Amino acid sequence: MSGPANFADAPLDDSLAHRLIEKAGLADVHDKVERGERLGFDDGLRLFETPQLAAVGWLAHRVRTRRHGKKAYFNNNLHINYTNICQYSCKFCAFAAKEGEARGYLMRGPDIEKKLREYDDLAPTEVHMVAGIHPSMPYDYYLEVVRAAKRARPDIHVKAFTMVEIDHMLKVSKKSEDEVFADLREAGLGSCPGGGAEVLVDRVHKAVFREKIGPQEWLDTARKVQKHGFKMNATMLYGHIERADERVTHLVKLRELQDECGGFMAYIPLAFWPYHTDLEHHGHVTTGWMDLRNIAVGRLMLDNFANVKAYWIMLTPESAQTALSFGANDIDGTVTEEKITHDAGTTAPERLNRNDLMRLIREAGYVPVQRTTTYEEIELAEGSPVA
Ligand code: V47
Repeated sequence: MSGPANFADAPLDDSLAHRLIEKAGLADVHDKVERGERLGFDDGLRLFETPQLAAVGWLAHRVRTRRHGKKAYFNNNLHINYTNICQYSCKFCAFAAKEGEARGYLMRGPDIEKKLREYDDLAPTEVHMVAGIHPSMPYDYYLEVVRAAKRARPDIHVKAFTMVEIDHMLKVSKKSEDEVFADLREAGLGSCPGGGAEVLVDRVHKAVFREKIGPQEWLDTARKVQKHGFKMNATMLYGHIERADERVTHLVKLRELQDECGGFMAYIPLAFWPYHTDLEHHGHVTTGWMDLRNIAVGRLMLDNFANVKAYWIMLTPESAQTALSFGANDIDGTVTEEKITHDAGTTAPERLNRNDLMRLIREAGYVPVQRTTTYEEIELAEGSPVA
């Protein structure tokens, strides 16, 4: 007797998919996907606009399966948002506090060390550290943050600082670009996360995050990071005021930079959570429909990105699991203490343990593979911690 239907084998029957692709008028896109040809701006727009989401998902699943088979990656990681005090007031952010505000906090080196030592049961291989831009902490503070993490766990991979933080460091350090990246490397920085890009379009920058670096500066800083030999990720914050054509523009800009530098590890579409933000009145929580579409179109447009991550904190574990059949090959990690999205009302839990992640992956028909930050596969030792 056969077991339960395996979604990964057949998220959509091929002949039905072909009928839907015809109906959606996407036969030419299908041909390009089959030939491994790059999709254009208009193709991206049509993929965002067609009502035939299942057809878009089927195409993205083809590409994902070609690259990764049935593997789905996760990692043992820990987030530390080391301060919420921020000199900027972005409309989408519920996390930031002003200096002197009661809910403001600032973690110093010893706090970070203590936090990292609390999680022995998790055996984290990565710490992800991003935060607000504190108006008065000096350049050395950023080095202190990295050094503290390495003191607590010398083997851990420190993935820290969005392009907003890197740009800030370059400005306040009074040092050359080479010196700043050498300092960060010496302190123990391993790679950079992909945040702060939001939507790489001037209209959206002006409307919702005008005080912070804009599209060109984000791309220029990412170029510097990659040219200095650091790998990084790329995100897009969707589900607020952006239009479909602006999402495509964002993807094309990321693709161009990847052609030039090749240092992006993963693309991560981030679902916007509106609660307690200035956009609360405007938006609603993104739908599963929109989440799956963003994963799928990202996979199809970013032909030079190996990995597409369904970040369960913003997508919810339910959507992240389904996203594995819409182009995603990674669901991020155990996470544990994320504050940015929880302050904005995400319904996702604080933490999933490794068994939860593996169960989500297996149930959807995929093979869970633990990875390092840089996507080396980790053999699971017999009796390794299951926290
Ligand atoms: O840059 C802010 C976003 C990002 C909200 O690289 C919000 O592996 C939703 O970049 N609703 C930080 N999102 C998180 C981030 C990230 C997360 C996971 C993995 C990686 C990686 C990177 O969070 C910010 C911003 O785009 N954000 N406010 C909000 N209300």
